[in-house]
Amino acid sequence: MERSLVLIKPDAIQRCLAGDIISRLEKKGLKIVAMKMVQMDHVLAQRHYAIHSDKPFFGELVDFITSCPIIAIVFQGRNAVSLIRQAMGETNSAKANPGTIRGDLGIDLSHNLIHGSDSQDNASHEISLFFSSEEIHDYNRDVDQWIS
Ligand code: IDP
Ligand code: MG
Repeated sequence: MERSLVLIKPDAIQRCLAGDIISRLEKKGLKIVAMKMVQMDHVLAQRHYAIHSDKPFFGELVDFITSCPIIAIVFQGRNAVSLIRQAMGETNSAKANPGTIRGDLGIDLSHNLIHGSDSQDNASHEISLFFSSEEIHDYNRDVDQWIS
């Protein structure tokens, strides 16, 4: 079953939106298999966002993501990666569609509340930056027979 890494970013924590965002993904049927609050340091931030290291906004992005604790979550489910990207909406919250997390709640390009892996390969790598295999739980839910 597919897995994806979600980060509830500092703006969501500061604005008390973590529960709403997690709830939207849970209600879609995605299963939480790992979750913790993390104060990211610059080393972890630079690893997580390595693909953007040559972009002009990289310094700002690292400062933002390390500005307060975030919540890291592994969601599991059929097509988890693309389902979460759809639920997030596009990167620039000002352009994201209504009904998406960023479209309904986000502010702009840098304040967009949530990270979600953009491919299965990147998901595996990103999950390994935040969680050991012992921290990821394999369990059944009664509701899985309706939504898996
Ligand atoms: P994504 O989060 O939708 O996958 P990416 O292009 O991977 O978007 O960018 C990673 C993060 O970097 C974005 O979520 C946003 O927080 C930040 N970011 C992207 N482009 C800009 C920009 O032009 N200015 C400031 N921050 C940006
Ligand atoms: Mg991305």
